[in-house]
Amino acid sequence: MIVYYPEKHYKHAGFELYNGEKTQSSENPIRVERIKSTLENHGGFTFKTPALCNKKLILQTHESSYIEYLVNGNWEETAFPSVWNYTDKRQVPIHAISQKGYFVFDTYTPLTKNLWEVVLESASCAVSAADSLAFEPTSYALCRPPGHHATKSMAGGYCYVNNAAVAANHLLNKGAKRIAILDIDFHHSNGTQDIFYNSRHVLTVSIHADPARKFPYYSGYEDEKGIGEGFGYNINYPLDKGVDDEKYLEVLSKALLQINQYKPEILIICAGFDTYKKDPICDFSLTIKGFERIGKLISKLHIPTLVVQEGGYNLEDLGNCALSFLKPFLR
Ligand code: SP5
Ligand code: ZN
Repeated sequence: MIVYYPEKHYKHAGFELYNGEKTQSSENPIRVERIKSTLENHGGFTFKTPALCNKKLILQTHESSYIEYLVNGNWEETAFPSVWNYTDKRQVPIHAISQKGYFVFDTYTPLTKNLWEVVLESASCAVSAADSLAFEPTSYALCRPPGHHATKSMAGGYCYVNNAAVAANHLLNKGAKRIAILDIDFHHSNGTQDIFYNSRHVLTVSIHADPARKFPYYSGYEDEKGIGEGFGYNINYPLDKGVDDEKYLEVLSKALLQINQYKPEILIICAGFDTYKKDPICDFSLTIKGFERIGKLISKLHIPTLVVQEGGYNLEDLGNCALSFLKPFLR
């Protein structure tokens, strides 16, 4: 299996502010290094670094003012918002403080030095991996930073550019008419939902912790079904705390049935391994063996599949979670 890996991701590292306290960020550079070395030791994976994708592709996914903000950003020290936009005006503010609260929706997602080159490379991993589906049934984008919380115009949840959404738009440009994105990260994929909410060409399905209990709090409910011609093409499965392998596979089977009915030409899996029972910030109870069963069930659909890395914060076992999930896709 081909794996696209970002070379410069380590330049992005910071802390997060949680309830007014400064804490070490869960989303750190060690994460992808753990996954990479575990896959390398196992064998069967070919690592490549991506060619940087065209900025135009990213502008198709995100608002131009937001992307220009990231491109021109020159943050010497890690920066966070202090005041959020409390109006419904969409007019880019001038002051540095107001811009942060306009383009970043939480205090977990630091604006760091070199941010643009790092997020561009992460998105490029997803685009290059999407291209390799032309000659491989499955490919894996080992993206960092992750992407599924990034909306059209805001960063959040450790995400800046929505890597999976950029790849989906790239595949639509190349002629695909129906793409399904299944998000199995612990957290609701609010960004992906936002980007494709009015589209019937991209079916977005997310299985996640009930947002009444967990981040991103304000979206991920069952009654969010899409809008306009996209109505019916967004599906959310909010779940209670403590979900185990059996319960998860039951919900996954339902989701896969709906995906199959849609008859997608390509399936994108936003894979987060923060559903793992020993994840430090989450509360599901999946096992390493469970990830293999999840991978097997998805691989049995026999749809060309792009796996895009999202969350997962247990550094010790993260590599084995990813390997276990990917194993059923190895030829
Ligand atoms: C991609 C992804 O999984 N994003 C998840 C963002 C959720 N962040 C919530 C973090 C709040 C808890 N922080 C505790 C500090 C421990 N370092
Ligand atoms: Zn997550």
